[in-house]
Amino acid sequence: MTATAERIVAGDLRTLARAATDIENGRPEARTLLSELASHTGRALVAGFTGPAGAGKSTLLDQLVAEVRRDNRTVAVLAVDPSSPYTGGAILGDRIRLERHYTDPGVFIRSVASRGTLGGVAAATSDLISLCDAAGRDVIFVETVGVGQAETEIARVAQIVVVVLVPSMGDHVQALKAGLLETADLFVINKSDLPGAEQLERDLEQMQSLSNGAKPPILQTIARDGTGVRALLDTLNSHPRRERHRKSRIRIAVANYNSVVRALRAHGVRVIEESDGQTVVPHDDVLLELIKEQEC
Ligand SMILES: Nc1nc2c(ncn2[C@@H]2O[C@H](COP(=O)(O)OP(=O)(O)O)[C@@H](O)[C@H]2O)c(=O)[nH]1
Ligand SMILES: [Mg+2]
Repeated sequence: MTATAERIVAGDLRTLARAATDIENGRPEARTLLSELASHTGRALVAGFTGPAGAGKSTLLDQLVAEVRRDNRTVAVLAVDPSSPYTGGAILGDRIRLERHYTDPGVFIRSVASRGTLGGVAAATSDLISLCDAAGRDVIFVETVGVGQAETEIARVAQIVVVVLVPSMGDHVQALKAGLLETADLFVINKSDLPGAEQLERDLEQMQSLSNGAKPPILQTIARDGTGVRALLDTLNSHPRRERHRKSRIRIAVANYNSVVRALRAHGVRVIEESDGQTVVPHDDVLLELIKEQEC
């Protein structure tokens, strides 16, 4: 491992911050670094928070971060703003809400601004998650505004997707895009101090009863005063995790040919070395998909 990779794995914050900037700027050395770090990823809890602007996602994250720290665990918060570079206000809002954590070395906070395409933001976010994971962050929270494709993108980078709703949406819940509902592993009705929380919960339950899919838990919170936040963290901690963006992690691994066999094994791909020195990778859906992509 290079000295940089070693410093990151050791949890050095300045190196972590510099590498994060390299990833955001799409610098080629970031790719090499990520391939070196690939075998150190896969440990962190990665939870994505999506939902309409103003639902209280940042306020909720501020409280969740405090709870995670109370457990003596480290955390990274990635605030993704896929909408445009013009919504600087939203990012500033996140900064302000998470302000009290800025001086805590156990809390690493980054805003990921739009760099053109949504895919670009998703890729950078995925790489930042891998970086923070390799840096030993126990928990990684990703916040994104639920617009357009953003919520389906977050499902690709997070192990658990939390959809944050507010009571005033009650009347509109039927109009919620199916995608948002299908993406959710967990519903949070925040601002449950406002009227309509019970009604929204009933509406959600009714929608769930009409679908054959999984029925994600529904929790109520008041992010403003912390009500329900501990229960939310407990639920996240015990919730089954979906395998996060395995494709992207494997892509990073493949980038570094020398470490390919070791890295593939580390990511659970069965690799067999034949006695004649040949390496055989048995049928694997994710790999096949990657190969198809390369051919396009
Ligand atoms: N009444 C009430 N207001 C809240 C609650 N949580 C957040 N807010 C307020 O909602 C506004 C938007 O919060 P913010 O966290 O920036 O929302 P985000 O856009 O989803 O990140 C702020 O003024 C918060 O103070 C809550 O539980 N109850
Ligand atoms: Mg926010």
